[in-house]
Amino acid sequence: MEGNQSISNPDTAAGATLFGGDRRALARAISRCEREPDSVGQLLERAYAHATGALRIGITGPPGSGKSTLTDKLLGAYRRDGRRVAVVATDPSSPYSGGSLLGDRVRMGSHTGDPGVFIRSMSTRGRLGGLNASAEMVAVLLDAEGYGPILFETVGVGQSEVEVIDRTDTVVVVIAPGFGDDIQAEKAGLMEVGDVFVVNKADHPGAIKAARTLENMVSMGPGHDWRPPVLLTVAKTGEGVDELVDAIRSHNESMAGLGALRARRRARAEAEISRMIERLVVQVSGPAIAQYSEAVMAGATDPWSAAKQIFDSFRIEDTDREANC
Ligand SMILES: Nc1nc2c(ncn2[C@@H]2O[C@H](COP(=O)(O)OP(=O)(O)OP(=O)(O)O)[C@@H](O)[C@H]2O)c(=O)[nH]1
Ligand SMILES: [Mg+2]
Repeated sequence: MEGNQSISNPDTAAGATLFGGDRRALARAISRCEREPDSVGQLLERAYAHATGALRIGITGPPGSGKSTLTDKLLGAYRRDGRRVAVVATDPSSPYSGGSLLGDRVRMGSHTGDPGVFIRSMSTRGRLGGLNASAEMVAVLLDAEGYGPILFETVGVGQSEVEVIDRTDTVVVVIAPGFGDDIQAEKAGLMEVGDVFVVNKADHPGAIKAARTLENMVSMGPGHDWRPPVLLTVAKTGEGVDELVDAIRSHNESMAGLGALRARRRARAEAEISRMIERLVVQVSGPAIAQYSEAVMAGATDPWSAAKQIFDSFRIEDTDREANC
């Protein structure tokens, strides 16, 4: 990718040190993906070239179930294994300055200063879909920078969170006992997305009952090749975390063996290409859309015909280009 070395914009400095372990360059690149996702094409080209397909783990579940505490312990376990680990924590309500992000930082505070750990919080507020696009970019950047696994912590309450889950290879659903466990998981649509279920806060009464309820629900689910296990953890003390690491590994190996991992990643690549096409089309056709919408308002045409005409004009341009080559 020689041409990229001569890009002259404020990110050249970041570009030069990116994928070489410079955390500030990485942080800047991530911010750019969040702020101006339409302007990072070349950056992504290079990131994809460096990426090795790092394992992505989604940690989701209702608010307060212990996701951050558990993520912190998982992080520790992978670090002890010599892996460089990244965490992307998304929060639907508190962008940047909010209370729970601050809380997350405190809960993962034991890893501050560890050069093998990268923690990033992203906001979802007001950016449905936008988050989705940048989450994929951020994962690729982290992968290219040598982090793996990449842990995505997200509150499992809405569509944008489920979309983030689509970006991962293994989804861990974390619930806590005592809040009507079946309703908790079912209402948020978490039963369908979980590859591994965790009843955290197993030091509280009711954890075993909650685990049984979940097991029943899992057994009533669709009979796939992988049957999601239900584990008990006490994230506060780290109890059960090694078993969780094992369950994630088993899921990954099983998925890989069945070809399902490849299928999941392929679906992800397809979705990403579609999204890029959408962005490009909207970018390129912006002026034409403005023009045609006036015509639609005046009753001179309709949205379908307008869209078709705009689309046909692309095809003509492409044919012209080919003819000129
Ligand atoms: N007793 C007990 N408390 C726990 C356990 N795990 C987490 N907690 C506590 O539960 C509270 C919420 O934990 P978090 O890790 O912030 O939960 P979360 O799911 O990340 O919360 P949100 O990100 O706000 O949805 C904190 O006060 C934790 O200390 C556990 O295993 N046992
Ligand atoms: Mg949290």
